[in-house]
This record gives sequence, C-alpha cells and structure tokens, in this order.
Amino acid sequence: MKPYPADRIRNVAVVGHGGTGKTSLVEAMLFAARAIDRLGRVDEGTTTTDFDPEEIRRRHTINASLAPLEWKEHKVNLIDTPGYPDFIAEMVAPLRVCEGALVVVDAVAGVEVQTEKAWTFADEQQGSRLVVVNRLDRENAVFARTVELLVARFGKRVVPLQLPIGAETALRGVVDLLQMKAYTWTNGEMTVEEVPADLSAEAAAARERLVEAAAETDDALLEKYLEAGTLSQEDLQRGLRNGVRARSLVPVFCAAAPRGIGVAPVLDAIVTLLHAPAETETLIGHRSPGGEEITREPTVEAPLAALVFKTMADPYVGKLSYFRVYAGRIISDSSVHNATRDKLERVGTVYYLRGKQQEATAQIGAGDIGAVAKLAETETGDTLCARDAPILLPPIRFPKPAMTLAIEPKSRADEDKLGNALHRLAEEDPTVRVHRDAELKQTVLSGMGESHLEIIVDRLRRKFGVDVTLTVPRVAYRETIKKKGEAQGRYVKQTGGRGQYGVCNLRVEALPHGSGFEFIDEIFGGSLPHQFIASVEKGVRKALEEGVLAGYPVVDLRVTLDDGKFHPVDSSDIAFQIAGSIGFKDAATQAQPVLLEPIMDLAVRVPEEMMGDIIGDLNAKRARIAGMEPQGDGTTVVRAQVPQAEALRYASDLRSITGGRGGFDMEFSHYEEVPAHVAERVVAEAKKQKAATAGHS
Ligand SMILES: Nc1nc2c(ncn2[C@@H]2O[C@H](COP(=O)(O)OP(=O)(O)O)[C@@H](O)[C@H]2O)c(=O)[nH]1
Ligand SMILES: [Mg+2]
Repeated sequence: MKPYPADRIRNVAVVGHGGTGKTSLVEAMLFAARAIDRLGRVDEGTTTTDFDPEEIRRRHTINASLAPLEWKEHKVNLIDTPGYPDFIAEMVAPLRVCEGALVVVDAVAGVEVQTEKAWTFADEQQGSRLVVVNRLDRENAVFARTVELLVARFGKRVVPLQLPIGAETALRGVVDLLQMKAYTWTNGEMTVEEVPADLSAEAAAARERLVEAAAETDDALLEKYLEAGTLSQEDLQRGLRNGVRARSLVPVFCAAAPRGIGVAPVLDAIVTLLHAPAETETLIGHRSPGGEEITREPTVEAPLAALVFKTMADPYVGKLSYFRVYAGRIISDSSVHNATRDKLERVGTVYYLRGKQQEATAQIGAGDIGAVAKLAETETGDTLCARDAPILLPPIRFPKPAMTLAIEPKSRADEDKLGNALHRLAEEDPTVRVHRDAELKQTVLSGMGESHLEIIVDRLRRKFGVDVTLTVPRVAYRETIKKKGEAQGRYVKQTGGRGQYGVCNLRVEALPHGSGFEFIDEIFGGSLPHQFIASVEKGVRKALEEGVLAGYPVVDLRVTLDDGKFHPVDSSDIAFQIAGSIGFKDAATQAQPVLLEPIMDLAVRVPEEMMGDIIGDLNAKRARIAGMEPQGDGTTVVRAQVPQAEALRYASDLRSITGGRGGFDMEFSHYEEVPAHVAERVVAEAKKQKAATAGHS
C-alpha cells in the first residue's frame, strides 16, 4: 500500500457489544474497498480480522486487529476489536490511538453493556464517533426503536443520518438524509435512486431533525437557521462535520453488513466526517514522567513520537509491536529511542498489517499505524521517539485484573517451560499478571475474567506447548492462639553411641492481631548455655511455619523460654531445635489454636436497581456491608468487607448477577478469626491434602 500523508488518513476503532457484527462490518468494508477479493464470513471462520485459531474456533473476536483500506483517495485504518468484557484491553488501546470510533449496535438488542463501556471509554479519549445500527435484516429489527434507545442512553446528540428502506429480510437499502437519495443493494451492488414515495414524509421529518442538530453545533449556523428556517447544503455538511468532530453530534447509520447494505456510505462518512490525524490538536507529552510539557506537531517532518498500543507474542518471529505514529516517522532498519525505558531500540523492517498479512514498507509516517518485530525492550504503552528529541506520551490506562486463579503445570516438562511462557504472555497482554506465591507454593494468574484466563491456558498450549490446569487459588490462612499454654519439649535419646539431649520449658500466649512473633528468653543462672537458647528459638520458628491446626503459618503470639536442661556430651544444636519444636507444638495445642483468614475490602459499583441482589449475594458470602454511596448517575457503590475465601470468583459472580453491568475493586484489608463451622471444613480439607501428599511421597 502506498504511503498516505496525515491529512488523508482516518484511524477508526470499530467497537461495541459482542455479536453486533463488528467483524462482519470490517470485512464488508474491506470488500467494498476491494482490499480483499473474497468476502469472508465469521460463521465460516474466514474473515480477515478474526484470523487467530482461537477466534476461528470460538467464532468471535479476541484480539484487536488491523484492517487498512483505501477509499476515495484516503487510507482508512480500521481496527476491529472484541466486544467482551474479558478482552476490554483490546478495545481500550485501539480507542486510545484512533481519532474516531464506529460504535456498532445490534438492531434487535439495542444498547448493551459493552455499548455503554465503549461509549464511556470513547468519551475518556475524547474520540469522535459514528453509530452503525447493524443486523437490520433480522427478524424484529426496528431502526426507529434502536435510535430511541440510543437517544435515551446517550442524549439528543445522537441523530439519524439515514433511514432504512424495507425491514427485516425485506431490507433493501437506506435513505441518505443529507443528499436525500436512496441507495439500494442487490447482490452487494449499490444503485442510487430517488427516495421512495412512501418514505418521503418520514425522510423529510428526519432530515429536519438532522438540520436542526447541525445548526445547533455553531452559533453562526444557528442564527442562519433561525432566520432562513433551513440551512444550505454546504452549511448542513459543515455543521455536521463540526458537530461530529466536537463530539456534540453523533450520526446514526443503517447496515446489514454481510449483504453489503449500508457499507459504502459508512466509509464515505468516515472520510468526510471524522478528522484526519493532521487536523488533530498539537500533541502534548512530557520530557519525563510528570516533568516539563512538550508539544509536537502531527507532521512527518517533526521529530518522531509514536505509541506502542499492542504486543503479540509469537513463538517463531518473536514479538510483534503495533504502533501509532503521531509525529515524524519510523523507518525500516533504523533505531529509535524508547522514552519510557530510556533505551535505544534497533528497528528492523516495519510492516503494514491487514489481519495476519504483513506487508513490508520503507517507513510509516505521522498519522499512520503499523508494526515492527523483535523490539528488545519495548512493551505495550511505551513511547518511541527520536533520540535527540525525547518525548513521553501519556500511557494507556488499562483496567486492573479482576480475577485470579492458580495455574498448575501438568508435568515436569511443562513446569520447566511455564515461567518463560507466562512471562511472554503477560508481556503481550497488559491485563494479565503472573505471580509466584512461595508461601502457598502456587503460581497465580490474574486476568479480567474466567474466559480470559482460559484463553491464556489455550495460548500456553498452542504457542508454547505448555499444558496446565486452572484451579481456585489456595487461601493464605494463618493460625494463632487464643489462650495461654505451657509445655516441656524433650528430645532425649541416650541408648548406645553418641546420644541426643535437649529439654526446654516453653510458655505461649496470644498477642494482638498484627503483632507477629516474639521470643523471650527468661533463662536464669545459666541453666542453658546461650547457643542452645538460640537453638530452641530456631526450632520454635521452624514450628511456626506449620501450625498445629491445619499446617498454616502461626502469627501473633509470644513464646517464652523459662527453663531447660542440657547434657555436657549429648546436647547439640539439633537436639534443642527439635525440643523447641516439640515444646511449642504441645504448648500451642493447649492454648486454643484458631484459624485466621484474609478479609478483603470490597467496593462494588452497580446500577441502583440491582442493589438488592448484590447485597443478598454478599450476605451469603459472609460479608459485612460497610456502606452504600449513590453516585448520582443511577449507580451505587456498595462497600463491604468479605472473606477472601468467599470472593475468589467474585468477577464471575458479579457478572452473572448484573449481566456485566457491575464493576468492583478488591484489596487485602486484614486477618480475622474464621468462624468455627467454616474452620472445621478448612482444617478437614488441609488434613486431607496433607494425607494425600504424604501418600504420594
Ligand atoms: N442477519 C445478520 N447477521 C449478521 C449481520 N452482521 C453480522 N451478522 C452475524 O452476526 C454474528 C456476529 O457477527 P460478528 O461480525 O462476529 O460480530 P462481532 O462480535 O461484533 O464482531 C455472526 O454470525 C454474523 O454472521 C447482519 O447485518 N445481519
Ligand atoms: Mg468481532
């Protein structure tokens, strides 16, 4: 593809709820623009942008992918994105690097959860948007009702720019309210016609609404409109464009993507209504994090400023970094400065990507999007720039992982490869975190939800040949004591040869939560030499690692050594360690040992009408509700403290209660005693586990 200057490029993220036809629309646009010569189908796994084996198998998008095309002397960089909350990172990043968004809505389902999320993220990025009401050829599809729903949710700035001709399977085309022309499609071929007579009154009324909306975008236009009662065609067009760019107007289009209906007019609108990278405001970055502000013009002559917005791990070619150039250009076989890491990067060949297809090019200039393989240091969100003109672009704000599961390798060979493979995958996906928990002897994987984590498991197998299973993570229980206890620890063996001799008297008592462990030496008159006192303490500390109740670490107690006996020949460090350990276990057993569990601070944000269900569910999870705060936007934040053991799958539970409308934040607060009936179960489980592992070895 030939290079395009920044005033002839349009970058557009195609976003919305899953199943609304985004991938089909992207495919249809590629086909309409002759960028591909065969129209692929999602249901056949043959589309350009759902090329990944996981996407083909699941029949839905998981990864953002690029789909550049040429339309009327312009280059349109479409980015197809997934519409599922688990893969939200793949929508957030494209919205960040595109000036515009196509929000695709299903003509039957209307505004859905991910439609709202996409809208909110587009608002945050201050992106212009066009709405496409797709799947209008389906049964029960009603354009007018979908528009009503959109207006009710997103306000009066949402205005139809088209009306459908025919409905459901009889859908034939669209009326363009700007040109007052009809476009119809037969076998994908478009014909321009007069507006059908039976639609002319409706079309006139809808056009009036559009003219009004366009007039309201600008005081001068409004004045003209109020004087003349209408707007000239040029003024209407200008008002529309300004409104879209200022985000005070969001035009709505009609489509049935697989049949080509409405596809070409959407491409026209992308070119005429959305702004070019060259028309964006001067780019602002920083010299260093939080440091001095610097600006950069969006031209190819300016020093380089580019943002890496996606990384793909590939076991063969290594990693592929997707970048958006804001200023200057990235040239094949050159070097650039990574301002985020303060490192020089060797750049090999740069590519244009279309789905999985790579096309090498000499350079990628301001406004355009491309990819490069094998950057050594660079990760998603990093800024690449000219070495002599450093600039740091604002990072991409990804949502925090919401769900954590433990990951277990199936075999020894899998275990060996796991660490590296996970590291590569975490590099690829900014919403994945991997953590090795030494205490619980497990590797935990955090992501956005269960299907996200399942996909990572698929990727481990397919890309790295590592087989693992996912399980609910273990909970880091603790043990403590509630009373005092006293015992003598004896380790005496004096039959033949070198003997063992160690005796110590220990007292244990509880300390307040959070105090940890104290060891007090109350030996008087040298009844034990110093070295053996240290041995006793060592033995006690070792015993603390595995409590008497269920084998969890013991905390918040004081152990006092007040007497002991030793033998001049048979006593040794090891004998006193063992005596200390035995003494501690006996004393602790008498001191009413109890189990402690981690308690989490939880904040859940949900629509008000779902509050009852949320609180009911939290009560069933042994939570304590701390408060409810209405947010003034129809949602309420519920604050609660909940035992971690009950909330390990909260991401899934919340999603099923709210249909994806809820969000939450959870973090560790403190440890608390486990209620007796729950503790019994945990202790029994721990004993079973221990017996099982003992049986294995
Ligand atoms: N009837 C009809 N089906 C469509 C239309 N667009 C997409 N589909 C189908 O809807 C399903 C989801 O489409 P897809 O493009 O994967 O949606 P995405 O999840 O938004 O990317 C697939 O089975 C498509 O064939 C349409 O305009 N009309
Ligand atoms: Mg898709």
